[in-house]
Amino acid sequence: MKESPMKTETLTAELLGKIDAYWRAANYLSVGQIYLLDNPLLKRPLALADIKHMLLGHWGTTPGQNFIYAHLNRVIKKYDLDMIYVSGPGHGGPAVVANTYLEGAYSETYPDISQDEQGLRKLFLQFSFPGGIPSHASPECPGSIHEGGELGYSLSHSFGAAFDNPDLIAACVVGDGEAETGPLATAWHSNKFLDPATDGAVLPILHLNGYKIANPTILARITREELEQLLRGYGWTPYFVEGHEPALMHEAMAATLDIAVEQIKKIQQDARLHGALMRQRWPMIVLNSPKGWTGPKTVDGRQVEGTFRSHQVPLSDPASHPEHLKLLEDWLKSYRPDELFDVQGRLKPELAELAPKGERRMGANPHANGGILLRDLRMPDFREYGVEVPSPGAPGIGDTHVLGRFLRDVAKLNAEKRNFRVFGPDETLSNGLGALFEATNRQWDAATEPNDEFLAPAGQVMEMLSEHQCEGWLEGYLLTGRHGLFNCYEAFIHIVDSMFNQHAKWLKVTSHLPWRRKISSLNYLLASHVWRQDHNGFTHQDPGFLDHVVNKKAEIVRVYLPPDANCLLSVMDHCLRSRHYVNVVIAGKHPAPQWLTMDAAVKHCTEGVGVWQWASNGQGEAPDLVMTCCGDVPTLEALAAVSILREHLPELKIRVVNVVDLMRLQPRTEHPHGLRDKDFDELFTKDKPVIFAFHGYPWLIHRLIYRRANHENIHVRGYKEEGTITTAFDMTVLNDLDRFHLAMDAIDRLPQTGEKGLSLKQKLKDKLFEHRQYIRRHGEDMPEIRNWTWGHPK
Ligand SMILES: Cc1ncc(C[n+]2csc(CCOP(=O)(O)OP(=O)(O)O)c2C)c(N)n1
Repeated sequence: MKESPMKTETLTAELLGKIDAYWRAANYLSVGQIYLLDNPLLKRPLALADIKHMLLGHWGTTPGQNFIYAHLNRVIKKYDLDMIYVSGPGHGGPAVVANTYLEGAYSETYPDISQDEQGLRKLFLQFSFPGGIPSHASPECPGSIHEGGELGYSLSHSFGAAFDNPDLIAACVVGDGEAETGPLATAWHSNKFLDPATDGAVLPILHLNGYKIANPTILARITREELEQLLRGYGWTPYFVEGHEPALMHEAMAATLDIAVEQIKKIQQDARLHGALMRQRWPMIVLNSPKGWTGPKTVDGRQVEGTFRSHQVPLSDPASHPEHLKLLEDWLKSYRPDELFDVQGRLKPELAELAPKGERRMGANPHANGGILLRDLRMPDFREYGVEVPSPGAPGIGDTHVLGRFLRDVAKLNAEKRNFRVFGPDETLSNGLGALFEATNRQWDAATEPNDEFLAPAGQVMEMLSEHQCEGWLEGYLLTGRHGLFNCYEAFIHIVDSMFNQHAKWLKVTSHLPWRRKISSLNYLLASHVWRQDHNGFTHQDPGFLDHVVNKKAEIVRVYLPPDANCLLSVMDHCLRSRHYVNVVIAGKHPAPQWLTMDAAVKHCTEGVGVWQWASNGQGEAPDLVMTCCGDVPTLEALAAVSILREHLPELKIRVVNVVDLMRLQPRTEHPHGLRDKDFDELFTKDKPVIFAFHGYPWLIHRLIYRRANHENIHVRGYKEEGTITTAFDMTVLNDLDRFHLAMDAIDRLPQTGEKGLSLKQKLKDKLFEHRQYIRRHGEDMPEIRNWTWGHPK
């Protein structure tokens, strides 16, 4: 490895020595966390009894991150920076724990982990230990907004944090292995979406330590020129800090960080004071240092430092290798702990003073506990955006188009506070939210051409054709105390399944950490859903995100399927006000009938599920059949089926139940929204047939209700993976969710309908035949389908 050419003597010999000592202290604490049960200050010779039985953790990335952290502390103090630390390879948890402990933030958060020998013992013991803390930059670690367990999202989270935070710098350590992931590879482009005037900055530090778990990294095995060109091609100005000689590396890192910070300040000043609009090349750092730096050089005759072998625990079994115990002791002592800590185990004051003070400490920065900064949105009254519904079935313009006007005004009302953004991969218009552009623009800091629309250097809509970036940016935005919404095609939200997982896990863990304040919910609006992919066909038809979401902890996930625009408004108003959930809302964008007046919609959405009396008959009597619907298209088909049944079999008593809040179906013991059994039985009866028309895969409903008394009688229709480019109604036919199938399903379960029922069934079969013939001839649905409206005989 070549040494960095940067030798500008930024540091005095004294400061260099102190920073090196601080780094050694962090390294010592990191090794201590991985190995030590006891004897934290090595006051007696290290014995096997001092070593943990299970050695867990990741050493390889840790010394590099400790090095970066120590140097960031210096520039925070020098320039009075408001900075957070995002650890891409968050498996280097010992580094963030060690550093937040050294700066005092850890002990403030967890007073029992005190700044003395006893505290050190506990700090070491708790790491990766039952009842203790995880081995990553986990939610338990103050200063973290990014656990980094699942690699790939550090840069997106950092940008999300920087948007609308003009004074913040997110220092983001990107693992060179992490950089091979899809999300990280696209995240470099985020610099085209950063407005130097109104946003903060992101300082990526590519941690080029050469290896992953068991392999070299790609970026370490291309030429330096290629790497530089790649990063320049992404629009960055890379500065290389390379080597392994600590004194030289300290100088090089300090000099480089000064340059980077000064460049960031210059770019911001040019934009803020002089109105410079040209996209700037932001600085970034490539830290090329050995993996497992300062750890054992060789173990059992094999090189460890500077290889993949240092990734986890370099000396993995001191119990059966007595010589490893000695190596470990030498390793710990190589940091000269007696120069770093006093006899009580407290970091020496001349080193402690290197850390920033108060909220400037990265472990105490309020942006990293965003709930502290979170303020309520200013909300317009959603009722004022409601549509008139003179009678059920009144025509609508497309539910998301109605919602768009409401979101436009949410954006407007919060524009000055700069705490609300809408994210989506190029689909805000296509999802029917075009009204937003009456109030704001898409933020775009790359070049523009005369025919472009709604692009501006600053705006509240963020669109990049990367679901990963939209998700990661939004998560970063929420984690730092702001509000937002992700609008996406339903099928392609699956692209971020795993990111959703990680965020839901974060929310679950943080909701049980009293010092972590609640953040705003992650809201998904899945428009352009499975049933109306008229242009696109099978590839775009997939409602499975719901199945995925309901796996997560009930206290975190909420799923709403508003049947019309007024319900959508009511649901979205609730979601935007809520905290610490993941809300999934599914809504249509095509013209569709409207069912409820605003007053009725508010009531219905508050209850989450209810009988639609106006569509039911036989009030006051036990029903023969419960027709249930959940989702806009299933609601339309279910009501059409009810009108067929009521016309031809008027003696049947049909109860119509609509479900907006999916989780009402689960038992109360499983989900806080779950209906009590008694209430469920009242709605769905204990013994009557229930036909359930559902938006998603039918088995999801069975999963939610399998413990309910009437489960045996609940027959669910939904999407069963039949699709193509065809008419809207034919999509329901292909999946047996159409009105004719639903009515036939009912007859099959109602033997009392006798001959009348059988003859209706034959008619319905004929209708389906007629439908197939008609669409193949005309390329559109039959007029009786297209023009059907609700208007039922009393
Ligand atoms: C998405 C994902 N895939 C795989 C892993 C398993 N994994 C953990 S660490 C690691 C190597 C990481 O290498 P790098 O980002 O360079 O970090 P460092 O070398 O600094 O530890 C891998 C593959 C993971 N955590 N996340």
